[in-house]
Amino acid sequence: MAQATARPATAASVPPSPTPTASLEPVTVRVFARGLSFEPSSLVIPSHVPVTLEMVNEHDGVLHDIGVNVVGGGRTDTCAGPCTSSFVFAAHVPGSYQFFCSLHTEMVGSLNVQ
Ligand SMILES: [Cu+2]
Repeated sequence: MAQATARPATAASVPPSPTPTASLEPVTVRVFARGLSFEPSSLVIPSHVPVTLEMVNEHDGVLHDIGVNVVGGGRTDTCAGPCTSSFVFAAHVPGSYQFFCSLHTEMVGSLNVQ
């Protein structure tokens, strides 16, 4: 009777789809933090699909994170390289967005939601 499941605010709420051909498989995207830039610098992701965005921070001893500015997005924890940090989100409105490091304004990339 009680609802005991706590869901993080960034959890994707994907309605069940009656079409088995629809691409609703979760997607994992990996971005490397190398120096003060991200590689790759642009990403393409599907809409309505849970996306695990993983940052591999190869910048020794330097703190980075990665976030996205889509509605319902979020960002990873900050960590000092070498380290890996990830979070899950889903984008529901196709368009052009950004991913970024919240600590370094020059660390930005383009996020295309299809
Ligand atoms: Cu950074």
